[in-house]
Amino acid sequence: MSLTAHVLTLFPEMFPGPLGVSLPGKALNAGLWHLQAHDIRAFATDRHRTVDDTPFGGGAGMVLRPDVLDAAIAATWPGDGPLIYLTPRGRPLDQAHVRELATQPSLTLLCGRYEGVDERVLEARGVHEISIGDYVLSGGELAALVLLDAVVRLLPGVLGTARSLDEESFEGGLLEYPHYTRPAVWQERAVPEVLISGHHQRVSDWRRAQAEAITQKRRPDLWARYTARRASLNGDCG
Ligand code: 6GU
Repeated sequence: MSLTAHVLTLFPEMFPGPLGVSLPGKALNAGLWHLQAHDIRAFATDRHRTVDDTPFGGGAGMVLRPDVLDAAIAATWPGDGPLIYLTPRGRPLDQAHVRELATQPSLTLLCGRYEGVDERVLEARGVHEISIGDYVLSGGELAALVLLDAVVRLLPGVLGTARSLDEESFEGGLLEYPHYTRPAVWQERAVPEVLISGHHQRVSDWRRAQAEAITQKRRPDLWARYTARRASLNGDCG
C-alpha cells in the first residue's frame, strides 16, 4: 500500500538527508512511505572491501563491479517494483513519469559513483535508467533524492486536500502563475488589482492568462504540448 524506497549507495549517510524534513520528512515519520539506504560496500567480499576496478579497454575512472552490485541487489530488491539506475544517459524524468512511479509498491534506486557501473549487471537485472536533467552530477545520490521528493509528494495523504494537484505547474501543462501576499503595497509595488477584487472568476481567468503567457515566453516546448492537448480536447483533431 505505502511506498518503500530502497537506495543502494556507497554513501548511505546521504539518506534521508533533505527527505527527513518538511513535507517528505513528515510523511516519512507518519509512515506514509519508508526509506532504507543500503551500503553497497557491505556486499564486497574481499578483505579490502573493494567495490570498483579499472575499466577494461583503459580510460579514466573506476567502474563498480557487477558481482558486488548484483549481491547488493539480490539482498535488497523486493521484486515488486522497478530497479532504477540514476544516470545522465537515462530516460529524462518528467511529471508524467513521476506519477507512474508513485503507483509502485517499491522503488529500488541504484546510485553510481566513479565512471559508472558494469553494463552486464544492468542487462542481467533489467534495470531502468533515469536522468534528472542534462547536466552531470558526481553521483546518483542527489538524483535519487530529487526523484523521491517528486514521487513522495504525490502519495495518498502526503499533500493533503487543500491544494489540488492538477492546478499546479506541469500537472495542468502550464508553468505557475505569479503569487502575492501581504503587504498589498511593498516598496511602491502594488499587488495586481484583480487579486484584491474578491471576484473569483476574474481571479482564475487572470491566473490562467498569466500562466499561459509565462509558459509561451519561457518554455515553447511545453506551450506546444499544451496547445496540442487543448486542441485535441476541444475535438479540433484526433
Ligand atoms: Cl540520474 N545521475 C548523475 N550522476 N548525474 C545526473 C543524473 C543522474 N541526471 C542528471 N545528471
